[in-house]
Amino acid sequence: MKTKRILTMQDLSCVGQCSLTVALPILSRYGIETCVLPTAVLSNHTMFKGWSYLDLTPELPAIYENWKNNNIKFDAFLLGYLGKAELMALAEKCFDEFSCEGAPVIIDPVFADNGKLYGGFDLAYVAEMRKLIKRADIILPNVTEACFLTDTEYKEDHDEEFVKLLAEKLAALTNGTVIITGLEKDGKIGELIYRGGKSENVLLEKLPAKRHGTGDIFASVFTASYLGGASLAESCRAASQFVIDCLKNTDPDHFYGVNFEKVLSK
Ligand code: PXL
Repeated sequence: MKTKRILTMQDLSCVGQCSLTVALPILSRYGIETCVLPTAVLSNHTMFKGWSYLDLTPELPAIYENWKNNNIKFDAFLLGYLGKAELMALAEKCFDEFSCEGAPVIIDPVFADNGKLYGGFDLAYVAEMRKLIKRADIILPNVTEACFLTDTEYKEDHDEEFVKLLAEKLAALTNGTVIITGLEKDGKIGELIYRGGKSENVLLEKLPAKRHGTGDIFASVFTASYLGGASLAESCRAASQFVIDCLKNTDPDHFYGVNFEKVLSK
């Protein structure tokens, strides 16, 4: 099989085991040529007490022009933390200009969790993301992001009806497949896959630990599996299992991420 080339667009958090520092090693490990469009450089992710932020938006048009002149094309796109609403127009230009035929666009909206927006995000960002997901083949919001995108009040209790309603509302915003992540049910955790009016749950064991960056790891493993030919459900299962293995291999006092490197090397 020909080596696939993906473009992943997200920030570079220098410390924190998230976004590009997980997507790049994971996608590469799965044999995918991984090209990056860094949206910002942060000292560390925003769950630390403070962070520096260099917005790379002004540089991106030059990167775009040079790729265009070199006729670069990608077999897939994976979007994560963009950080600035203005980047979404550029993302759309990239899909238009750099897609090989049928290249899937996978968007993890990455702006909120646990009922709250991440630091630095506002409702104007959510509104732009609502437009961008129209272009997606697959979206991977967590329950909180699904609530923000659909203007639904957040609930801790992820009962079946509530999550299905979120999926239906999201399906009205995109023609792509909706995969709601981080859904907790009957002591398990997993995803709801919603496509063409049909839904399917993939639920695995829920560990007591919660760590940062696991959503980005999930998105990377999911994308790698899916591009390798696995079904949506198989890709969710592989990604969830990978995250579980990461949590099990993480030192208890390692507070800011997971030691995914140990799982990747197995
Ligand atoms: O893991 C998501 C993420 C990515 N990048 C940055 C973040 C976060 C979540 O807080 O702060 C910079």
